[in-house]
Amino acid sequence: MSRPPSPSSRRSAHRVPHRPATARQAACWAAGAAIALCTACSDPTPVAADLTLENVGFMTPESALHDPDADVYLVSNIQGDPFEKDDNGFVSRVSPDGVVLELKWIDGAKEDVELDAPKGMAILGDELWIADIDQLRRFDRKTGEPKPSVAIPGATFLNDVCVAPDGAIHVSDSGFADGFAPSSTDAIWRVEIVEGAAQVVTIARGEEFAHPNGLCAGAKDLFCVDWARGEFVMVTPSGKRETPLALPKKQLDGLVRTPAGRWFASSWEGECIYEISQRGSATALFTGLEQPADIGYDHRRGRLLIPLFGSDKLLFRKI
Ligand SMILES: [Ca+2]
Ligand SMILES: [Ca+2]
Ligand SMILES: [Ca+2]
Repeated sequence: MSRPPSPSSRRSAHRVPHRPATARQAACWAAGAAIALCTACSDPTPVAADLTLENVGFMTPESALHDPDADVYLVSNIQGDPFEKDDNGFVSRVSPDGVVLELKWIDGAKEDVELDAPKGMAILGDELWIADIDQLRRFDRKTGEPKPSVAIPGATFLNDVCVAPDGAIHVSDSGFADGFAPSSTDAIWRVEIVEGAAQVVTIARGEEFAHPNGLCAGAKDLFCVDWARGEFVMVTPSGKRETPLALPKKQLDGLVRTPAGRWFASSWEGECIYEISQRGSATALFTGLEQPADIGYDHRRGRLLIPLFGSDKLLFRKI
């Protein structure tokens, strides 16, 4: 009667040569660090994958975005009431190793900058676009210099921004009025700059969108997570909600799709990040997160960027 091979004999059957870790590597791995290219020693070297930035000056951070060209993280800070036009919002620049390079890189307090309650952000060419109550603010991606903003008529709570493959900006209006009362303006808007002028249209509208929040553009359709139903839905170009998938908990905020096709959504009620499989199952990751808002993704390092809205923190978590 044959016995299953022991773990050691199974291992020895592999033909991959085993190279012992250097003492430095071993120490790094033991510390739970991730492996990235190292210029100093030609061996993999650790970049701390999981970091928590706190007490660094964030004020109600809503969204985090990786600018892969500059290789920096941008963090939008509402500071104060998310409904109030107080012109004190700001955007921070943070290095991937967790250093705040410039806390108020874009600063509403400056005379020439208007920024009230910045939320979702997206990069389109040389511009950074930011959702801000009823305006899409535009800035130079490299310098942070302000450009003319685009008003979204009737919007009450612009929330997430994404860029479609055809270069159109999409922005969700979560349909909240002061104090988070429903304003019934729930919508997804599409904005194109044509010959210097903004063309603004709604592609989806109605309370069945259930306070739409996180957006992500696919090749043809748009994907959205909502606050009130806790659903991940596809939105067709004609504005229909299709294939809704209810996640275990509601109050969904950020939505990320990695280039490899993995989907992640943050949930305030679930206090976690859900990974949504292609088969439609949801797995809770990084549980115990308080108010995880609009998540970003650093493809280079394979990490999620998770702002914690109420506690002014930013987490980096390897996935
Ligand atoms: Ca503010
Ligand atoms: Ca100002
Ligand atoms: Ca959001």
